[in-house]
Amino acid sequence: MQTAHRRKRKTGWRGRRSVERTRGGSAIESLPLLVCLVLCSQLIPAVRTQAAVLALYEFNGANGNFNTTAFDSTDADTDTTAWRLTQSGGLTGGGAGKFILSNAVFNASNSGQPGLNAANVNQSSPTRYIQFQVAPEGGVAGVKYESLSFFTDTWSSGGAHASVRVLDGAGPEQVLAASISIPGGSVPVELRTLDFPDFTSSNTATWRIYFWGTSASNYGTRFDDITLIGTAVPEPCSLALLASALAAILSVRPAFPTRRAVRPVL
Ligand SMILES: [Ca+2]
Ligand SMILES: [Ca+2]
Repeated sequence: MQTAHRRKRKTGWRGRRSVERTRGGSAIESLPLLVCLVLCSQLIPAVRTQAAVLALYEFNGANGNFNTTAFDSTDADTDTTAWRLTQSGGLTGGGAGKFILSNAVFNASNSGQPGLNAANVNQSSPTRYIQFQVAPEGGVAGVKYESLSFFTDTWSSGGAHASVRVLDGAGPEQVLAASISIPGGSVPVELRTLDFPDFTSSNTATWRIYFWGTSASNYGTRFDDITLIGTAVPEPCSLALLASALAAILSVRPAFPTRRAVRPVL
């Protein structure tokens, strides 16, 4: 009887635990999934989902050499990296022989600040360009590129032309604008905005602005406040996290006894 009593008590305890586990099991078993969801919810807000300035070249430096901080992007975007602006080679400093001129030297400027002033662009077709690269940072799946704008003009009275092109990763080079009019003569720089069809890339994107068509090689063509607008695309909730959560659930299940009918103790 004593043995039967103990067995009955034990059986009864197991029965209650089985019921408790059955009632609370769904919450316990869902814990890894909840942890996964919380982790994902922490990751996603870290990436902005609004359009931002991804690159901004203001050329606010006294030094006319390309490879200086005056050619760095001054954007504050943390979801992407924009590298120093460079040239294809062959460009020279326009006007006073410098790549960067003050607002007063070049002309009364709508940009209001010093800007890039490049010469030796009197070719009849686009062969010389300035370029910069942009890439997503960690935690960002890609970047949706939306528009590009810049101030421009040229000392050449007949004006000049610019073409905007982009390489998605290794390329090929895609033409976003075949020919943009650059105002010429003693005129203030004018803002040009290229609202191209949005596209998304997870690669390093190389942006090129070709310019050509001045009437003399020593006539400077000016650019200022080159501004690239786009939106960071966050990483989707990691499938690996979901998989590990599922694996954790499955590994917990065998620990629970299979519910059996409680045999009455006589
Ligand atoms: Ca500037
Ligand atoms: Ca657009």
